[in-house]
Amino acid sequence: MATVKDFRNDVRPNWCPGCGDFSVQASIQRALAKLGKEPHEVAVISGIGCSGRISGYINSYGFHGVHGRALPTAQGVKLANRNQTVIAAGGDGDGFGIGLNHFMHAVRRNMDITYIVMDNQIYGLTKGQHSPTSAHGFKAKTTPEGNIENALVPTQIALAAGIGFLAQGFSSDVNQLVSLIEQGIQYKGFSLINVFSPCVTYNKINTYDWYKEHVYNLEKETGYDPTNRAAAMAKIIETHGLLTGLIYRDDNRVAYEDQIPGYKQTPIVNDEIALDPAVFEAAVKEFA
Ligand SMILES: Cc1ncc(C[n+]2csc(CCOP(=O)(O)OP(=O)(O)O)c2C)c(N)n1
Ligand code: SF4
Repeated sequence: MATVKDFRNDVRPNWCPGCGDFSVQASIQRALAKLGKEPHEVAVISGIGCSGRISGYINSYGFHGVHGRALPTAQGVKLANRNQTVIAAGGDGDGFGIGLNHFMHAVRRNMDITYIVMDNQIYGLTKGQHSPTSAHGFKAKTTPEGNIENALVPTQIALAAGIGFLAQGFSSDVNQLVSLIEQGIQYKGFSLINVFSPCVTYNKINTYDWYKEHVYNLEKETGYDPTNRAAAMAKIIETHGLLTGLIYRDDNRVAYEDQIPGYKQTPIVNDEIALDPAVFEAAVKEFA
């Protein structure tokens, strides 16, 4: 059985020392090992950003795609092989800026994919512009006088769009993050785990200490019912989206791939190729 070590490769991450993304990478690797997955059973599909590099740092199938397009690629992979554990990953700019449209449709489509967003409330790779999740008043290179836009709250958007599994984590709380990723992967449908993952180089406001002071951990609350959608929305609004833990799950939703009429149970990769060599040769000749 695969261990955490089997999900490591020899590529050295070029993230800045202290970047929150290191913990996300380690948490994904730990969750996969705990679930008894093998590297060949997993595909990590990422967009562009510092966080997008994560697909190159995990020993599994991987695809480092185009900015904002991790989800369309991940959905293609899932459709081609329904048995593959598909993880999509990227930053808040990637997923909730340029990729927001894809996110909304992926939520309502509900394929069995786990989407892990490393939300640092800034554009890291392009050196510190404000992002869709930057707070009103936030000062960055593009907003020297303070951000005049309101922040998008990913958990609120996801719940409003009808997500079936919604959780939020923090890079500093690896045990909680591993558990949330495990649950997200096990959930049969689309899951979002939005992770507060500090950018230590460009975001001097939303630091580890800032999150520790401002984030409310749902696990401390007795009696919170994650199956109650209205209560989940109320809690997100009450905390301004600054909460961690399992926020909502709906086990009655049926995954997209389980509803496609005539969709084969056996993925194409496991099909016997029964092509007559003569037909193959003729086709090659025709297109040569
Ligand atoms: C189509 C396109 N537009 C813009 C860019 C430039 N670009 C690359 S990464 C990025 C944003 C990075 O921020 P985020 O997605 O939050 O990831 P982070 O680097 O913070 O992990 C942008 C705007 C691009 N590569 N492609
Ligand atoms: S610039 Fe920020 S997000 Fe990018 S690697 Fe450095 S700390 Fe991480």
